[in-house]
Amino acid sequence: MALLTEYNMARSSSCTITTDWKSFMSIYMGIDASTQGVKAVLIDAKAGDIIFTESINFGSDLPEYKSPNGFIEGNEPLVKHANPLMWIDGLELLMERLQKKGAPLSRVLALSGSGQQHGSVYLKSSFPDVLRKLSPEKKIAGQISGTLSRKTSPIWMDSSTGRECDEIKSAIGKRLQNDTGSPATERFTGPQIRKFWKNEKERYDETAAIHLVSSFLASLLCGENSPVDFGDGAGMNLLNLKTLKWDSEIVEATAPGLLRKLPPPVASCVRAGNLSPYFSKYGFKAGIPVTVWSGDNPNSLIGTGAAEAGIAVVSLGTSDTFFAAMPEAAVDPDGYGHVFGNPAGGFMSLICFKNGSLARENVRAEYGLEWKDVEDILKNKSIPGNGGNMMLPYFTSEITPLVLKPGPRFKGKEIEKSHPEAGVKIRAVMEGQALSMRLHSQWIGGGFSALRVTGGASRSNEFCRILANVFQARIEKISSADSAALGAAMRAANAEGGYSWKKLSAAFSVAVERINPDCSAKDIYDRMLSDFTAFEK
Ligand code: XUL
Repeated sequence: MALLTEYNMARSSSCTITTDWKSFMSIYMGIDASTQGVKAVLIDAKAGDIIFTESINFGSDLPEYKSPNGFIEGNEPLVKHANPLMWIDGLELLMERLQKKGAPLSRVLALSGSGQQHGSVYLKSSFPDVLRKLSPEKKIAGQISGTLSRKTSPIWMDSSTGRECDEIKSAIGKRLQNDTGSPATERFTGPQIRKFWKNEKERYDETAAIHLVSSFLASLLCGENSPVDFGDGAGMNLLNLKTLKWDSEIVEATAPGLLRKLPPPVASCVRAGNLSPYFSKYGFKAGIPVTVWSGDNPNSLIGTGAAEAGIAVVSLGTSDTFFAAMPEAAVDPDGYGHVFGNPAGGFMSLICFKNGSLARENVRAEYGLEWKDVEDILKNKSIPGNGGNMMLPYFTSEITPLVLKPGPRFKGKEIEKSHPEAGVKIRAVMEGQALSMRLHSQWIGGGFSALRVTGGASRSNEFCRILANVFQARIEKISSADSAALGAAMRAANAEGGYSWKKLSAAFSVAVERINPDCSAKDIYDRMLSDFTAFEK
């Protein structure tokens, strides 16, 4: 029996609307370069419509890179790298498809993008020159491959830099978290760069520029080195959030000589450059503005319409993330949460839970269930609070909270049995995830009136109901599944078209479905939260 996975549930089909593009006046494009593939969303900012979407998947569309899940499969479980040439081929394939399907690329007024956060690309001094002289006769990947000083890029899934984190921590102390918004974190770019410097000094010395995925792809579009925006730059353990400049002491302690290899940090509304003539072959007008790219989470904050404090976003994917706008940068005393720049100004919090769909899929597969069965079980065959049965749902190592020895832990009469009823175990995973989100988001302060949910599991009304009851907040589902690409298009429309955030979110980030909390569940989950907190400790 083929199981319907969360990924399949979330997969957005491309939309090709045949129409008279002349009536669309104000077209902006957003590109999302995520772990699994590249997506584009074209919006008409004036009409408030999404007019075209398209996507490619690295695994199925570029099998030659042998990265079915977006990274190179290797023997070292903590190491996760990707080939940056795959990202470039993915971007070009996407543009080719858009052109073939008749997307109005010649009418795009400005574009921006989103990149998976923390990943880094290492380039020699020849990079800008090669970029300037790109020949439209050939693909970009082949032309720039010789300018890479490191053939592969560590991505956010890499957690092999524990030692480097300890070294940076002992060199800088508590100031690291207070000033960069995050403690030394394995997947963050600074510790990753330090590992490269320690292990491959020669190639580090050959490196003239280190880009994030976001600024690297923006550089290709502009034909010159792009700056890094505050949103994504804050995910490096190098940006001082008080000065919004690279922190020279931290940068130098991370890797000697690093400061001159980093692109300048800028606000997320800054123009990175103008579209390189190379892209005219896909039908774009050369010279249109390219707004600096940002990370996928900062872009999603915009795309989900949560740029103002009071609404949190729960993105339920491979990993789950919980994020919300913050006017002032506060730090998580437990050291799990992060602070990034909010593209609309101020800051945003982000908490990443690695056991997202993995844990949910694990129990679903254990009982051989389809998602509709899971819905039925949660609705009709289990009860809020789960009769005291509880699970710490860490099937793989976890970053929030830090769990290095994976394996779920159980508490409760029924669940401690080797094979409890499906309902008990499924509810225990979902309630465990929701309680962990509530527990680890307390440092953000201020209650949330609503949680906006996106990603595969957001289709599960019953999981949404658990979230509503655990947080005692309204759950809102939004219409677009592509919140990062949409957020990037909205940023281009804001920066270059002068469209206000208010107008853009009212048009594009509308709640299409709401689930209200059941106030009779408040006491159950308040009590359960304190049990869960003790259990986790
Ligand atoms: C955030 C994080 C992930 C990636 C996924 O810190 O590591 O959400 O951005 O692309």
